[in-house]
Amino acid sequence: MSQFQKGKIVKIINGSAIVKLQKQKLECAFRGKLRAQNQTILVGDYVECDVNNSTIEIVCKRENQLLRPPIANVDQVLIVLAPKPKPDFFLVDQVIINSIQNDVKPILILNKKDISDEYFLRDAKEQYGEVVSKIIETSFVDNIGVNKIKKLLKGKTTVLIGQSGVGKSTLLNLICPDVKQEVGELSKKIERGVNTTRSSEIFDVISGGEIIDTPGFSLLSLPNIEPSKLASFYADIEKFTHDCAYSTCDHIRKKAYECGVMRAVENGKLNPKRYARYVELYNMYKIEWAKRYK
Ligand SMILES: Nc1nc2c(ncn2[C@@H]2O[C@H](COP(=O)(O)OP(=O)(O)O)[C@@H](O)[C@H]2O)c(=O)[nH]1
Ligand SMILES: [Mg+2]
Ligand SMILES: [Zn+2]
Repeated sequence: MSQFQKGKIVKIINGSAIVKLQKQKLECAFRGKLRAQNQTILVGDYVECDVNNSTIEIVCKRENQLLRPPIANVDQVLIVLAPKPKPDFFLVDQVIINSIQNDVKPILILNKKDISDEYFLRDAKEQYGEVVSKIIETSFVDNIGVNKIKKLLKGKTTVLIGQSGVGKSTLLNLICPDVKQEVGELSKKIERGVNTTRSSEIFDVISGGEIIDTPGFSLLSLPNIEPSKLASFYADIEKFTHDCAYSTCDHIRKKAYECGVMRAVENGKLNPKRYARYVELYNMYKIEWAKRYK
C-alpha cells in the first residue's frame, strides 16, 4: 500500500486531526509546511496523508464551507425543532440564511411528534414550507420518520443542528453505529457544560452517508451580508420583491402600495412572523454593516 493516502478529517483535537482513510482512522499531525502557508484545516476537509509518518501533507480544495460551525464540504443541514424546548425561530432563520449562502440544502425535522400538538406542526410548516427543501415529522423515541431521514442522508455529508434538548443525540444513537451519546434533560446538561466543551465530529451513518454533530446552535453568529441583499436569502420574501415600486426597496416602513413584500403580509400571502424577524435581522445587519468602516 502506498505511503500516501487520501482521507477526510473527521475530528480536530489540539493541533492534530483524526483522518478517515479507506480502511482505518489515523491521528495525524499537520505538516509544518501547512502551518507556514497559514492553511486553515477544517473538519470535513479532504486531505492527503503520509501514513508512515502520520502527517497531513496536502489539504484539497473545498467545495464549500460553513462558517459557524466551521465545517468543510457539506451537502445539507438537518435543522431539528421540537415543541419542547420552545423553538428559537430567529436562530432557525439564521441557520437557513447561512446554509443558502454556502450552497448547502436546509432540511427541517419536526421531532417529538408524540408530544406535538397540531399548532406546533402547522405553525412550523407555514413558516418554513417554502423556505427549506423538505420538512419531515419524526419521533425519535417511537422510531417514526427515522427511515426517511436515513434515505436523505445516503451518500451525503450532513450537518445536524438544533437547540439542546431537541433530540440530536437520540437520533445519532439510532443511526450511527459508533455513537453512544448521552441523552438527557436540558437543565442537567447545561450544569455539566456538555455542549460548550464538545467539538464537531463526523460520524458514519449505518445506512450510508456521514453526519456531523455540532456543539450548540446558540454559538452561531451573523454571517457577513450586506443588508440590501438580506431579502434574497428569504425564498418566501424574495418572490414578492418584484412587486416593489423601487428596486432599492428594503421592505421596511414603506407604504403598502410601494412595497410588494408588505402587501404580501397584509394579504396573508407572507407569514407575518417570518417578516417581523426579517425586519429585526435587517436592523441588526445594518448596524453590523455600518461598523465595518469604523
Ligand atoms: N417525547 C419525545 N422525547 C424525545 C424525542 N426525541 C428525544 N427525546 C427526549 O428529549 C431529551 C433530549 O434528547 P437529546 O437527544 O439528548 O437532545 P440533544 O440535546 O438535542 O442531543 C431526552 O430526554 C430524549 O429522550 C421524541 O421524539 N419524543
Ligand atoms: Mg446531545
Ligand atoms: Zn419592498
